Amino acid sequence: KKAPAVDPHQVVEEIISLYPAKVAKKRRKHIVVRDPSQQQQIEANVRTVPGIITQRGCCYAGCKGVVIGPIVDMVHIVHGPIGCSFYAWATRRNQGRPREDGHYYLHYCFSTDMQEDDIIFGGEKKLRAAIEEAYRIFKPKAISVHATCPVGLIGDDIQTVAKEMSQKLGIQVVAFNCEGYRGVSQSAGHHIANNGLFKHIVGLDDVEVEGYTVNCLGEYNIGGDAWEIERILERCGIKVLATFSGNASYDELRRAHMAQLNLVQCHRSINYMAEMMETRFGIPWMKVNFIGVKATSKTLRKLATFFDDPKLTERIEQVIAEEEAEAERQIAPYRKRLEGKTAMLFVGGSRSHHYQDLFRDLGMETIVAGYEFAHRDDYEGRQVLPFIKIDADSRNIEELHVEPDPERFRLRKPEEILAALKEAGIIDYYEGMMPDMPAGSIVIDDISHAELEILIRRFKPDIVCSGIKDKYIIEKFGIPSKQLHNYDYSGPYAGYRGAVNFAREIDMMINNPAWSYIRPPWEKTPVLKAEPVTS
Ligand code: CFN
Ligand code: HCA
Repeated sequence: KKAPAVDPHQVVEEIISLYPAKVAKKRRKHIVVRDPSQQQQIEANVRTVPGIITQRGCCYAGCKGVVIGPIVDMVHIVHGPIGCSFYAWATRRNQGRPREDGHYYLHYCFSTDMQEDDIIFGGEKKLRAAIEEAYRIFKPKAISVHATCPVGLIGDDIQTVAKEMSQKLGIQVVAFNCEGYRGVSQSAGHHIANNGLFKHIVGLDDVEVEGYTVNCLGEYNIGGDAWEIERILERCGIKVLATFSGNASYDELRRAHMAQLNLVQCHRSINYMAEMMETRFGIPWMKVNFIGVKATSKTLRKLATFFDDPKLTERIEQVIAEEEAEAERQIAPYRKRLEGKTAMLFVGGSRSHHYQDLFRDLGMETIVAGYEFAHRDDYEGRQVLPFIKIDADSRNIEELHVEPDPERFRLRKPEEILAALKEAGIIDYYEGMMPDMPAGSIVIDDISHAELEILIRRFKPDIVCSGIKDKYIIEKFGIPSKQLHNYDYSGPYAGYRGAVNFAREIDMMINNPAWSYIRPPWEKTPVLKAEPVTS
């Protein structure tokens, strides 16, 4: 099946024509047809038009669900009605394993189960009791408390409760005011979680570490991704001190500041932590991508450049050669069946970009992509190197964002630095989704269901990667939908072995003859069509 030749500009007009004038004007700014000859801009991280049916989640989802929840040995208490807690109970598929001390609470669901009485008379008493009860039963190393919408509305002071209970019990109790309505999406929750982690936990324990050490930031071990990344780095001789926060342990986070470098996989959810650790502890960070065979190798080579040790570089090249050959051998048969197929990607705040590399490994092209809640820099990229470290003797230039040690390195003016970097062939890069997308492809922010339907009808993609909210709408069109949030309960997809898993599954989906037998319900029976009221 050949994808139809369609004019992307015409499709954008069709999408826009769905809406009343005011909404159309807003949505137009969220849709870009790629033109590589221009530095294009896109509107992002603004309030969703009410009623439009977005895929976005809330602040609480970003804080408790995404960043804090995956810490395996803390008890995470949700202060709010039980529904919020149930929603975030093991639905995100962040994997973990108990450490030797046995503390492990990932599959529990702790909630104050707020009732009408608590809304009227206040829920602080109930929260105190819940913290005490959780402590008495589990004796965890630390406890987190997460506020849902009603808590902010009635004004329960969870920060004070956390402080009091911390003193009473002698363990850290950290409260997060991540009421669902804050901000415009999950993104606000990421920020609140980063701040809380940094303020209360990261940097508490100084320990001796040896060898090459990194932290993996913005890696949540969905389907075991972090374990595959760790396996590869270990083979190279690089130790992962802490992962933020897939399979994270409280103690590992406390000593994460001893690492030499922070690798940032999901920039959207954890850039705040990277910046704060750089400012306070002088730890440089670099954006990486472990999704895709070529992308993983590129990431490893960036690490080799950073550590700048010929022995390490040699070992990294050895690992790349072996792993690429094996992955390539296993992927080749699938690529034969996938070459030339097209994909659309609508997920979160980083995967819609990262998975384009993996599809490229399979010979597939991404024709439309967008994030749910990313910010402009995730689309447009930005110059990620405002400062660089300059080794005064050898004049080696390494990637670095802030001067960590004025004794050893000196700062130069940004223009000088950029010129030097370009000369050295190290950057002129802008790392964002848009610069990586081909001419004529469409980038669309915070997509709605109606927009998605038009894109499917016009472009007839071979696969659409999305989440649970639209998976089955897509599949009713006879097009397979791969969930890139929970991997349809599979994985890992990161690293070399993950790429093989992904190739196998995408082949199984796309080349399954069942799709051709599907006729959507709206083609078989008459349907009611709703039109927006414009007057
Ligand atoms: S694991 Fe991450 S990679 S953290 Fe973020 S932006 Fe969500 S939960 Mo769903 S799958 Fe998704 Fe990203 Fe970063 Fe996950 S693309 S939406 S908030 N996300
Ligand atoms: C969240 C979590 C989520 C949802 C997935 C989906 C996840 O945002 O609350 O919509 O399919 O990855 O579990 O993004």
